[in-house]
Amino acid sequence: MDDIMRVMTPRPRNAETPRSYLRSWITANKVFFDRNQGEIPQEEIDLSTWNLTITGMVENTITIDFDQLLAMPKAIVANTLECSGNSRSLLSEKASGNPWTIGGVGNAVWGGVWLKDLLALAGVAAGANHVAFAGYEKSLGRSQIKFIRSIPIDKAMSSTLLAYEMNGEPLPVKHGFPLRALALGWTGANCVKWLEEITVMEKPYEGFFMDKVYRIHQPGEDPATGEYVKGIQIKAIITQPEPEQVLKPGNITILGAAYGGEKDVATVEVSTDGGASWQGAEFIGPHEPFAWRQWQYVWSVTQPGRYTILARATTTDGETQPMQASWNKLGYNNNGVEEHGIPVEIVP
Ligand SMILES: Nc1nc2c(c(=O)[nH]1)N[C@H]1C(S)=C(S)[C@@H](COP(=O)(O)O)O[C@H]1N2
Ligand SMILES: [Mo]
Repeated sequence: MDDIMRVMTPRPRNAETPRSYLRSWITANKVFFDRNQGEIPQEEIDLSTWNLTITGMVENTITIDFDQLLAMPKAIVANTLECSGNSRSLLSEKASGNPWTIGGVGNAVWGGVWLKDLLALAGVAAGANHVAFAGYEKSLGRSQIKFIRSIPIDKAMSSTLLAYEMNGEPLPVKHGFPLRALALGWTGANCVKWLEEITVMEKPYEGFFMDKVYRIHQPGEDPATGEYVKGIQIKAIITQPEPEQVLKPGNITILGAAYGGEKDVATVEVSTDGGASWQGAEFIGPHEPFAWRQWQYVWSVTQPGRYTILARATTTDGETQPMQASWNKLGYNNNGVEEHGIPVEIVP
């Protein structure tokens, strides 16, 4: 497990996918990034004892076991999952948190049930505006704070999957076995693993992981006054060449991925002259809602020297990622073009 991944902290385990494993449309389960606030369960929970409760502002509190879940209509969807703190270490001004480079992201094909189908079974009561998710893992440290997060009801009813399968396999233990939430196109913090309880509420859930972290705020500001992290921001990453790679003049294939969460990626452009001119990249492979698009660009370079390769993505509504990220205390949502530039050296 530790080996190929770039491990930032062993316990809780936080580890990123190396750049080269981000070159395929599907990120294999064994190299998919790990982000944990608490302890990954030691082994698979016994499915005969596991169940999911849906409670709170519902007409009937219901408890569903795993067989009942499997009997419900199955949905299979592609979704790119990214940690809100991904790319934090690339910010020129330091921000606190795990030092992710670009590997706090991955794309998988998930199988499960739509949350809206389960909520329909319980019946959402009038005045319900939010849906909270709680997992069963053990917290680390003395605080014993559970990882509980809520999302607005619109998101819960439109595009939230409860996944029990990842790339055709049962959800691996470290990714939330047997069931996790996936608010499609939203950052990982909205996608609670090891799910066991869903609570329908009037207001957002209040607690440490809602009000102290996962908020966009500046130093000196109360985090709770900041915006919640929600949708993944439009961004292109370069997956080949590696930073500081030494290359020969000629035709150099630049590879990358681009993703925009709920927004569709329309174009990716590449610049090798500091952003003075941009050339269109070509897409390769599948194009699915909520999933990244892989791209390539062949750069013909004749002059030796140092270059920085830049890539920028634009959504179908015309939103282009910024040249520089807008900085915040916890370094969330870094989608700056320059921060993601790849310096290379061309030698004769
Ligand atoms: N129960 C639980 N769910 C969780 C977390 C956690 O610590 N506990 N971390 C969240 C965060 S911040 C991210 S980025 C994703 C990471 O999912 P992965 O480890 O499957 O890649 O899980 C989310 N769901
Ligand atoms: Mo995250």
